[in-house]
Amino acid sequence: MSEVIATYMVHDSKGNHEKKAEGIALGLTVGTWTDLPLLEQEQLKKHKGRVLSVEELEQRGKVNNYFGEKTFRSIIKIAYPAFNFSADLPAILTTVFGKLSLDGAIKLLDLELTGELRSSFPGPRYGIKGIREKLDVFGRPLVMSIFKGVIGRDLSYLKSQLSAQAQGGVDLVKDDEILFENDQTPFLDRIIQGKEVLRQSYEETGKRTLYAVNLTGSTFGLADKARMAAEAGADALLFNVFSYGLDVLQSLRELEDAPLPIMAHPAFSGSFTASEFYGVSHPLLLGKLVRYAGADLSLFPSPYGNVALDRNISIELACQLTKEEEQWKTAFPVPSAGIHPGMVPHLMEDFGKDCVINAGGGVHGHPDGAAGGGKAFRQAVEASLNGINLEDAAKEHQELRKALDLWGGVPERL
Ligand code: 1AE
Repeated sequence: MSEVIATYMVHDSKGNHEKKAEGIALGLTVGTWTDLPLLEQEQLKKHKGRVLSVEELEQRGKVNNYFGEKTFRSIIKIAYPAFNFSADLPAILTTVFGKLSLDGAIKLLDLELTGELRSSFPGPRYGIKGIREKLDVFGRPLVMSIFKGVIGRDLSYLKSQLSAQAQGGVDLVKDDEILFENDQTPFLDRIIQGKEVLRQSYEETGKRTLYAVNLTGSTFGLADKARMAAEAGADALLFNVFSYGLDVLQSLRELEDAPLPIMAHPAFSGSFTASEFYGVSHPLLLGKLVRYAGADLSLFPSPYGNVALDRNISIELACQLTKEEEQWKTAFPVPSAGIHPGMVPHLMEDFGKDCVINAGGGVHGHPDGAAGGGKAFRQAVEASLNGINLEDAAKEHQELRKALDLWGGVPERL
């Protein structure tokens, strides 16, 4: 029998979390089960949630201060039978954390799907291996840059920015997530003209660069727009999954006539993940569920940039994307936000070779422009792969030297 096993962290002033867990297991499944006639009780038994464990955690002064009273804490695991819901994320999330997400200090830490249910989620179409094959780049982290300052600019500006980024040797370029449909740089023109720029760059340098175009607009129009993108020869889609919903990501992944790699952007996810006591954990939302729903790459704040995420949490998040699972391909972790070349050694230590190092300001703000910025990142990656510290590498590479002078070297770990 398939089940979904949900792990929650609970904080409240009452304690007795065994009783609370039983209440959740009942309330989110057969509801008033205990009050029903015996015959019905038998029939409903197989639908009832099962409390698997209740682990009391020690009290913490900081937490008591935050809530202004003595606060009991525990980790609760409950198994929900798959008979109760259809095999899709909206049904699962509504069951395990629908009304419950509104009911006090409770955080959904993890979901585990067992049995047949797992086959209802496609996972990445290409995954790490497939993206590497498209680029013909193996054995090192990929480098991605982001269009910046293109709102209000026309296609010729966009093309020159794309060309400079590609000249810097980055593997991927993505639209800024805040670039929507507009008259100056329309979606289809970005794809068609961007493709031509990258073709020319490939001819000159022999280096392939892929461009992820931002798929935007109302939900009902997305599938047709993705098909148009595929037909026009797009390399990949960028998708603001948390503004739309995970199931929309899954629907895009399942389009057989638009088989494009999908890059999941974390915009809006902070509203679900930021609190220590409420919402959903980062590794579950930006790691496991994004992978199950079908993203090939998942962006998230790195531990070092200007929107830093706790290091252990971001490593766990990346692990959810890359750990081997029979059912699903692995997806690229993309630590992002405020990244500069000096951070590369830490990023490679934390996320290994199978990650994408992603930067906007850290590429475009380079004294030699985006081409210099891209080169500095590639030089930092090369040095770290060879165990050379950045200061030594910068003696040989002027782009890296300029980046370190501007933004500093390897930052202190907090
Ligand atoms: C967490 C997403 C990062 C992102 O999409 C973005 O645009 C970052 O820009 P920079 O690198 O901080 O300039």
